[in-house]
Amino acid sequence: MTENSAEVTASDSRRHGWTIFWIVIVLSLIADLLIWFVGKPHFPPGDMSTSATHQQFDIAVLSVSAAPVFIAVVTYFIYSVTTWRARGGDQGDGEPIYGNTKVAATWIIGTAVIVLWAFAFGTFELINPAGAGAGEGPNPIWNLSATKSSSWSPDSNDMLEIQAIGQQWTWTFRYPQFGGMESSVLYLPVNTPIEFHVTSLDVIHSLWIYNLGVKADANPGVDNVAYTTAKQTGDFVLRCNELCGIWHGAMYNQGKVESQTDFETWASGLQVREGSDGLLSALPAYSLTYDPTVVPQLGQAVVKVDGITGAAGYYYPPSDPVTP
Ligand SMILES: [Cu+2]
Repeated sequence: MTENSAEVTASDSRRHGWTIFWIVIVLSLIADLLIWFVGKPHFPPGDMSTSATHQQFDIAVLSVSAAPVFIAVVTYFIYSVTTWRARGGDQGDGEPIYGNTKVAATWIIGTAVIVLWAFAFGTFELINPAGAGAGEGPNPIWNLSATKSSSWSPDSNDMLEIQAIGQQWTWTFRYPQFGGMESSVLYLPVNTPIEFHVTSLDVIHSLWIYNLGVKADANPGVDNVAYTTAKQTGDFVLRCNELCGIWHGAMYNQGKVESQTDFETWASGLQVREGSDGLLSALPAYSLTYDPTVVPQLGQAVVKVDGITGAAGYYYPPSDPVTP
């Protein structure tokens, strides 16, 4: 190979490099615009709550970051196959890339930028939305910007506390700011910072409110705190997301986000009804965790009173595992 032909090869390489570069730039721009403006509104889990919106944003940003990488790999692959394939009768070796400083530097810088970006963005987004909708243990290091109060009323900027109690195989919700009353349907007021206290009476469950972007482990003897703020009214279904026994698949409850005044009407009405039914006095005092060995006896009596299960610790009798 003469000096002259080596120069031609180098300038050829540069030309190929720039061609690939511009193909990748144009395709990435198209893909990223489509992802952001067409795809993002449909990305899971929707935007029913602040934490759901954060997750939707995260997925969109990571997709926008990943698309150019995918396009670069595929473009290089197709370009190589079409441009650099061995022609008929060519028995020679390809150009060696070992020792090519430019290729090595490009690779190291490119991969380092991708990894560091994913690390920085992931860390920021974990902290920024106060825990990304996940359970933060009993003592979260961040709080939502709402005041903590022993009562809750509409337009008060008070945090609404809701305890979610998992047991085989249903969820019960207790509202400490409404006398510790309990409900098997999760009612929430819209535009209100919610502090979930998630626990379990028996085995490990996981509270998964998909539409609200909340997922928190429910462990017996543990108070696991998670935050969110619902942004829209509407119905949803919440599920158990931890294999917890034979009826795990049937462990789901209904939920509803209402206006703040509708919620207060419902909550104070149910508090009065459960008080006059004798349910509130029969329930164990509100606490962050419950002792499952004590509660079952209490529970059976309570279920006769009100026909609902949960914080009362009612366990389904073995003869009838479905109906309380
Ligand atoms: Cu479960």
